[in-house]
Amino acid sequence: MSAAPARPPAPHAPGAHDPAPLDPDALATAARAQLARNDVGTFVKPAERQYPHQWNWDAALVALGLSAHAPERARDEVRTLLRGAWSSGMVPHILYPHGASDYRPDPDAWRTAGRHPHGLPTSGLSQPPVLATCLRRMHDRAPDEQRPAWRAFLRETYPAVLAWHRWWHEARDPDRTGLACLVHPWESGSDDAPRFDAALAAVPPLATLPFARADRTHVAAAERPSDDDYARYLALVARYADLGWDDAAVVAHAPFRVEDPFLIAVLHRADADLAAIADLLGEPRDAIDGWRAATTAAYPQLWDPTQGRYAARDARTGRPLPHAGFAGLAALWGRLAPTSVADAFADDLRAADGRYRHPTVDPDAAPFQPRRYWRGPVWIVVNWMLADGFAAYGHDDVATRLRDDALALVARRGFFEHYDPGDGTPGGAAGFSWSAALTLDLLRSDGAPTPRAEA
Ligand code: 9WN
Repeated sequence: MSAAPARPPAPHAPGAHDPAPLDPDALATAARAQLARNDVGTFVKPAERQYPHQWNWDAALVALGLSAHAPERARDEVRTLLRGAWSSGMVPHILYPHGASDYRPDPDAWRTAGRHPHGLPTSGLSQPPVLATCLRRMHDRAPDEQRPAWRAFLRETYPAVLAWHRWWHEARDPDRTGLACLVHPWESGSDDAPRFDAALAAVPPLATLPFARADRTHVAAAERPSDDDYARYLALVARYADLGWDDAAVVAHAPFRVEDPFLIAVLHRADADLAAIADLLGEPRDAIDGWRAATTAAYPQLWDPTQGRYAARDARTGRPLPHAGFAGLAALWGRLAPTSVADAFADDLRAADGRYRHPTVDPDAAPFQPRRYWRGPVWIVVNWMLADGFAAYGHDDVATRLRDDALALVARRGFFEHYDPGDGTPGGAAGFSWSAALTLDLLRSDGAPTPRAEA
């Protein structure tokens, strides 16, 4: 199903800036219906067919989308997610509450049995920690009469969210550099992004994939990561499973270890939101302030003057990785960029041609593919984050452009996983939950204050 605009959409004219859709009520109704369709009771699937389990950052974004019209259901989404937490504090990237499906890897492939305190099948990796940011926003935007329930929910969830952040800052940064690392591209949420190519190339691939790729049953192969990527993704999973998912051993022996400007910016922003929650609850915030100070001091190391972006860094070699793409701008979401850098990013975007913004990879870069997954298409979550970031630095025109493009895409094309930045052609999974959830947040955020960046 697609979100039905109230009037027939105008044909997209490349080079023209699309106006926002004019019927926000119809769009919001369609978004709520999409979330309801993907609701399996205890969680909302990320997509109707492609992703039948619960994913970590999808759940946080879905909860945000549900929070205005179904607050108790939103809280349950988060409860389901946090029930997946390991005793280390790690919140896994996939929870399999209903066991196996045609999705691969299936629960057994992870060999995580025995790691979860209650035996829930989960993956052994984590994902971008947007949850604290979403929780704070759900609380802050709630009408007065709902505030006590949200506050109680912040109290309920605070220990698990704090433990998860601690896990990132300690288990994934054992030397306390301020730059937590990823040990798998899946942890970035932007799996086959070109910024990981060079580091992934050093990972010996499995000779053959241990399963048939059902992900290409529901989505065209040309829109999914390659078999070569999968052979390396699965080799990493096997390696970490051999290490028993022991955090220290995993980081020490990781064939892939990357300091990612996106993941770190998401964590840093979430730390700020967690600190605000701590204040609200009267909890001490010293540990969080310490994490924030360390990341603030270290993040400039990721600046790559040749790209004019913050770049991923291969922590095994110390080298910056090319093709930062959208991740190179994530410092805006994290409020980690100096204003001069934010101004330069805004000027770049103003100078860009009239296609849909923001492609996940620069269209002039060699690896750009406008329809393949994280290698070029527009993703609604990226526009949502960058719009917030540009607004925080006072670039409201750019923020509006990103928001309008996102809303134009979902209104005209429906709630898909991603869109071709050239002509808006939708791709990836249909009926994609966070595209619907973030539509609701974008519509609701119109006029809502955005936390400002510090000068
Ligand atoms: C692997 C569920 C997830 C998102 C990720 C997105 C994709 C999985 C996959 O789907 O990843 O975790 O099978 O491709 O990259 O961001 O959370 O929507």
